[in-house]
Amino acid sequence: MFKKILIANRGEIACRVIKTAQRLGVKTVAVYSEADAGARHVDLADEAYCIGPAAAADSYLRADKILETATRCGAEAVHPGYGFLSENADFAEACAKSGLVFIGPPPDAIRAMGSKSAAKNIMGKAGVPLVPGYHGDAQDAALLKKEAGKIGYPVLIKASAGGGGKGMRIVEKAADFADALASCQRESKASFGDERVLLEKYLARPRHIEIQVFADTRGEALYLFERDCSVQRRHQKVLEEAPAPGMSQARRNSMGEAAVAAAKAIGYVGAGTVEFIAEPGEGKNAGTFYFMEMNTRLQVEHPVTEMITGLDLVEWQLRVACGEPLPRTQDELAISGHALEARIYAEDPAKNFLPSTGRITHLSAPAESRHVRIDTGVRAGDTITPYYDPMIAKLIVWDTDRPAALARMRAALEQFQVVGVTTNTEFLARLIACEAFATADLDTGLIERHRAELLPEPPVAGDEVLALAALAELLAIERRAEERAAGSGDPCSPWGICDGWRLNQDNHHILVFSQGTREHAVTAHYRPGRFELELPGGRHSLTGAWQPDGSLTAWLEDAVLQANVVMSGQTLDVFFRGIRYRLELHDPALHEIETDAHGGSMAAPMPGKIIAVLTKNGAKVEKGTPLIILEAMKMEHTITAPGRGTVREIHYQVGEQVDEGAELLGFEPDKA
Ligand code: MV4
Repeated sequence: MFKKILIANRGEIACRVIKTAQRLGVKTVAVYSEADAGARHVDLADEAYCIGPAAAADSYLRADKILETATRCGAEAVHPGYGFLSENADFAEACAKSGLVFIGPPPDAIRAMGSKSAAKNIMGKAGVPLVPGYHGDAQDAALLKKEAGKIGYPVLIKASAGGGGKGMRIVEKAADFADALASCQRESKASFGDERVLLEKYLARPRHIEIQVFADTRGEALYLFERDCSVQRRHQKVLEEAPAPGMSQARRNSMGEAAVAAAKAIGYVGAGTVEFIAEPGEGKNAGTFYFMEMNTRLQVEHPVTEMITGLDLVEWQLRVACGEPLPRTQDELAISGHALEARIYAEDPAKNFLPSTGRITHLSAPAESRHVRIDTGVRAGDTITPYYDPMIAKLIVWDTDRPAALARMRAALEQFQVVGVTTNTEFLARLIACEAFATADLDTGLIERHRAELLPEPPVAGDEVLALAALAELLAIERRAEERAAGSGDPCSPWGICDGWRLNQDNHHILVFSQGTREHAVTAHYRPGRFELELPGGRHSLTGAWQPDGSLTAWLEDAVLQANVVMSGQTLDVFFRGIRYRLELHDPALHEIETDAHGGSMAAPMPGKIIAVLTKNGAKVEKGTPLIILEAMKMEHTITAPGRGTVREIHYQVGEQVDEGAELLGFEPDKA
């Protein structure tokens, strides 16, 4: 086994690799960018070196700096994780040139899978099923159109050099073919510098099923069963599970054997994933599968495979990389139970999944056990920056069957509570509860089809939530009074007693909570040993206390309410029955409630780079006119006019970096 390895990555996957390395007695070297000094992966590693500024291009993608660091500190091998340099054949080659083992496949295997049409050629020859289609070299428009006709519409035009859904066009009928081809070629040329395309029969609602394969340096290869990753949004996986619901043993064997044939065809070594699309549902074609792509790395979703096989895939990677044989044979592998993974992201589903950056001020997660696993690279106090993928954690659950695993996931999501950034946990909870997912009616269109159900209006705080928020605030007032009394040296001072009825016939407090533009007033009357609350739904008696575990218990009349309430400044985050309610507390004595007078702010919603200015000084615009496009976290955000008005001054130019909240331009609304 290696004595020391360098991990050329960050976040949860760097932490994941370190964990196994430590268990095997392998020393670990972390690299980090200036934005990641003090990150969890830096703390966990035995040594850590800064390799450059925050931008990935200046740090995690700097092959030269990474290799120099590895050589200098005496590492024998480099684990690339996923993303960044993990599927970069030149990097794999450069490792070898520096005398370092690249913990991944040989450079030629990476290259072979880099071009879609080349990959399909190889797979076709190896007997792996392909979607009916055309992937030849000849590319003239007339020939392509003829081939499309042979395949039968609808057809899908894909960029040969593409991947992950970029550069695809669905063509419904022959009359639309020429335009779609031209547009696909333009996009492919711009995105990949290569305008070649391939054609495939279009499957309307495929399932995404992938096979985990492993190969060693002795030419042995096997499969570790399948994962179903059909639940995606814009080609980003959201939920993954293993095994795939409804998979027959016969189908499993034939897909596994096809995937192993694929790996052997390219001289594969290490962990790889062969992606298939499969016909959904129960019909006569259901389950028919076709090769899509091969990913030549360890994948984000590998833990579901680990949970059902009881194996550690990072351990397998390290063993295979130092020349050991595969730890098991195919016959020794079996599936036990069912595992689900949910990707918890700092993003706001209500804002079209806009990444949410900022400091995580509070993070509590379910306890880990045989049933619950959390892979994360962040802790409370860490910041989600715009520089990298905003994933906070992977929540993985296991149980003996799918319904039991779903129940585990539901409970675990409720206990995953984050304050400081907005997360997708409630969206995930609705997703697993939705009928189609619960009954495993899976295909890649599931999220879009159930959009309305998955993205309901933000929940309005009802009497129970307001009572919990009021209780938290009233207990805080009480504690402050006690501290003052203790500080005054007279613990018996009547001024320190909070049930002020002795001082005043009806001592009460008016608490005004707001949720967006909505306001809720709660009047709390002090009574001996309890409060009486005037809530929107009526007058109710309330008592309660903080529990030793930090949760809050309230008795509202005779109902027991259990919640977590996180108070920071004037903000209260109430986690109640799986839903987070964010309330702002207003002290009416101190200030008026702010109205929504500023309407749409012209401030940057997040740090990013200006990639287009679509307006000019003095321009008269309508509500919704696009003004500026900001790029952040690989996504484009269009800043639009908040109403009819005039653009007064543009503070930034294309190419400039802006901070969150920076005023982008001056805007003068028209008088109504
Ligand atoms: C397809 C397809 C339907 N028919 N090919 C999307 C990304 C790339 N890996 C392949 N993709 C697709 N190829 C044919 N012939 C539908 C998709 C597709 C998809 C595939 C897997 C997972 C999610 C998807 C979401 C939309 C489209």
